[in-house]
Amino acid sequence: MSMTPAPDHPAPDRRPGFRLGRWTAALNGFLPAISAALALGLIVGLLMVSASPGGHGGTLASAEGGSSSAGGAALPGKGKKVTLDFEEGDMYIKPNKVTVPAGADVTVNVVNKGSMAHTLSLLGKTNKQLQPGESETQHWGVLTESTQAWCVVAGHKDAGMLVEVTVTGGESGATAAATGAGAPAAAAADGGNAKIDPAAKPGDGWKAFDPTAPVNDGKDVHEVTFTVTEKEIEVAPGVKQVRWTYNGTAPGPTLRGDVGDTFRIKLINKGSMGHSIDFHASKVAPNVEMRTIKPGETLVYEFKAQFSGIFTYHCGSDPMIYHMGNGMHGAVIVDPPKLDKVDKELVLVQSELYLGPQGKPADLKKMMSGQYDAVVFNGYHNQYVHAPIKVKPGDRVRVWLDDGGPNENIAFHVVGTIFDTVWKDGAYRVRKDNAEKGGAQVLDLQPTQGGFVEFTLPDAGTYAFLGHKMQNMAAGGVGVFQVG
Ligand SMILES: [Cu+2]
Repeated sequence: MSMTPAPDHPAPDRRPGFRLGRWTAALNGFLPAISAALALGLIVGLLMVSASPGGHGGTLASAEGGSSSAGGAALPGKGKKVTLDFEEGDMYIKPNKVTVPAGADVTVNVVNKGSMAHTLSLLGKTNKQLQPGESETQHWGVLTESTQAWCVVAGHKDAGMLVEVTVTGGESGATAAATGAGAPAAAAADGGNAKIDPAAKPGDGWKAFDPTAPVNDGKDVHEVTFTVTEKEIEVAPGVKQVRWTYNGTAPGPTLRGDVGDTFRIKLINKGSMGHSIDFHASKVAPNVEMRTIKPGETLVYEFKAQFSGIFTYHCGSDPMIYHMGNGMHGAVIVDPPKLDKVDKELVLVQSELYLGPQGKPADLKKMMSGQYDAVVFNGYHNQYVHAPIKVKPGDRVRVWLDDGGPNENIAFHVVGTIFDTVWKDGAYRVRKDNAEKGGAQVLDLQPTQGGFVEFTLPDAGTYAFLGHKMQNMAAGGVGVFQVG
């Protein structure tokens, strides 16, 4: 690392802008480190993909005819018909290694036993998408050299849904088999994943995700429609990913009410695969309310808020890390009784980005190994550095915080102030005017934990807020309060 971030409580420098200057300098110092980390991530990814995935070995299920004695120019499978049976699941194809004689005419039966849609395709050609429980027959035709088939749904191949098809006895069989085993895997390892340029600025039309907390409207019943869509969203300047969303944003909308209120959410799946929702604010039967619904289906998830807190909601469909990591999470605020009045209320949801290729969903393999590209507030890299949050001097500020993960924690800190109030997991840790005169420097949260902090920023200036786990701050987990 080329520069050590300055400590939090240093010299008596009171110049306006000093605080931001210090943290901006620290940020700039991190840029080379971020580049190095990205490069390292690529190398590690390459090594991981190059390694054999193992698992589900198998043979072809049935072969009519079989191979004749090889010899001469005749292909051993010439004139033969071969049928292969494949089972798809989340995230595998069984068997994942098959052998067929060169020249054979290959037909394939596929059944999807998973909970998501899958699309098995020879050499990645577009094919019919199978919903859970569906099956189909594909005609692959005459194969003369070794090849591969995989699930072309974004991310599934990298997650392991790949079949090696070894063709024996062909004229170029040995060469083709070697190529089939090596070269495509190396290409997939690079994957052409998008990269964040920490120095880039958002374009003219860009608008920050509004961090303002919704007002508690005082109603006893909250009826909301959540429509699931899979859409392209910018997550850093120039970097677009297909995010899986509730109502078109990642994170999804923040809901708010009181203890005793009823929340009735109509979930509509307009995506291309099964999705669901799990409200941590609820006590319900998971197999009923949290069930996965297919594209085009709808469910109504109703619960009565029995406990106060800021609770995560998220898609619980398999693989859950993939749905959460693609943006399917958000927060429900259930106000504690007699919540103090403040001047400004904000909601920040932290999550990580695991970039897939430009315009594609996130990279599941990176998620599984925790190799994030960025840690972000409200879904965009350095969002509130690009668009500082304005606060009036002396205003009392409450920040509701939810850690949407899927993997990282947060030690939330505001440079240049102390939290006089911290509320976490349903209770005050510190409350204004307490007898002990206690204050807090950090609100610490694990994935899907939530709480709030209250503080004032008395002097005009620029105050950074961040996750004080420094590698996360360096990866975008930072923003700015602009005071005065
Ligand atoms: Cu989902």
